[in-house]
Amino acid sequence: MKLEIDGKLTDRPAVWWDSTNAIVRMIDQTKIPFQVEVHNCPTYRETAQAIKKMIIRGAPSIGAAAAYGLAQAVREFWNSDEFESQIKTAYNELLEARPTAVDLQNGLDFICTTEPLEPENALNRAQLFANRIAEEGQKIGQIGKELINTNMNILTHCHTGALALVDHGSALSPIIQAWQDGKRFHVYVDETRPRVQGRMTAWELCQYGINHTVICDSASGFFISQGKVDLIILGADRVTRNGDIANKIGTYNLAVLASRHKIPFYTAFPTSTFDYSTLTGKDIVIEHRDTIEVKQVSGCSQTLNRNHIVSLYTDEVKFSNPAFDVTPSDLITGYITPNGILNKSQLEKTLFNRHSHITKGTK
Ligand code: RUB
Repeated sequence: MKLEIDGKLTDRPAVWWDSTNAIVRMIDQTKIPFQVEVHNCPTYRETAQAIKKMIIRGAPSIGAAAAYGLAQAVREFWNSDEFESQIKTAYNELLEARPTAVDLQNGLDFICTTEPLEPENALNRAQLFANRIAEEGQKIGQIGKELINTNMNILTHCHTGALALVDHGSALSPIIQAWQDGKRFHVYVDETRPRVQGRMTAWELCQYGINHTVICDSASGFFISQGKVDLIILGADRVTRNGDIANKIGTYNLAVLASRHKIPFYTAFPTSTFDYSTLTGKDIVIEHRDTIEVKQVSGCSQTLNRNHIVSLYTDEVKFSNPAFDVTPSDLITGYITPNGILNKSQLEKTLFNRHSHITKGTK
């Protein structure tokens, strides 16, 4: 994606490997939209911390970051006598950074199935994993844009653009490509508390000049009940074999509203988000994040003109902060994937073959 970094327009993915000194570099998403800054992770431990702190976020992007992180560990411990146990430690540390997005585990497993597991191979596999996600994001756009017509009102939740998918995006990709094809429509952007990923969606839509309105998450029902929403497209952090999805908190609310008001409800994701080993959404671990994220908000004050954090509540207040929820497959109209727009019965057989294709390491 095109970004202005240190005053220079450059084309960068959300995360990449700097070969000069095996540093994993990433766009610091905690600074968007006010600053575009690069965050450097010299070791796999710092890469794991960057994933945990959401410096990089978005299921596929954290999968790519974890894959690069494990490639860092292979390089770091390659000549050690305890190579096996150190790689296992690194694998677990990266896996535990965020439990819900299956892309993270798929990225790590994609590295571990490298034969032999040595520095060059591991790096090549990490780059292949990351490039494939970006390519699939572009394909999701080409396929999904057929769902979008001029004069439509679309609603999206969280951020599923280029920063969440190494490049291009998942749910935002069909929106951007439909606009680039000349279709003219409007997008309601859920701000998506508490981390307010909607501001990254708005930032990205502004760059394409796409007509949009940011709304409070709690206002989505108002616009839906007024017949103002024709289509809902959002992402997924884990898709189980029966078609249930885990996605950003608030997705389930939208699915129930869409069902009641008979609005098409689509989820878009690359193959790295498909979980071949989990049967239903009941088995998905939901990440509960630090409640400070509910208590505080970060933003840019007019006076100080820089990012800073303010508290919304006093100290005696109690909070809960589940980062995702599960939407059952019977509330999902369709799945926008690089292999086409699928219904839940097509999901497993179509994606299962592709995944085994990935894990076996064939090109
Ligand atoms: C991000 C989120 C996004 C999915 C998109 O959550 O829920 O909708 O990651 O993934 P967070 P996909 O900001 O906490 O990482 O591109 O596979 O649909």
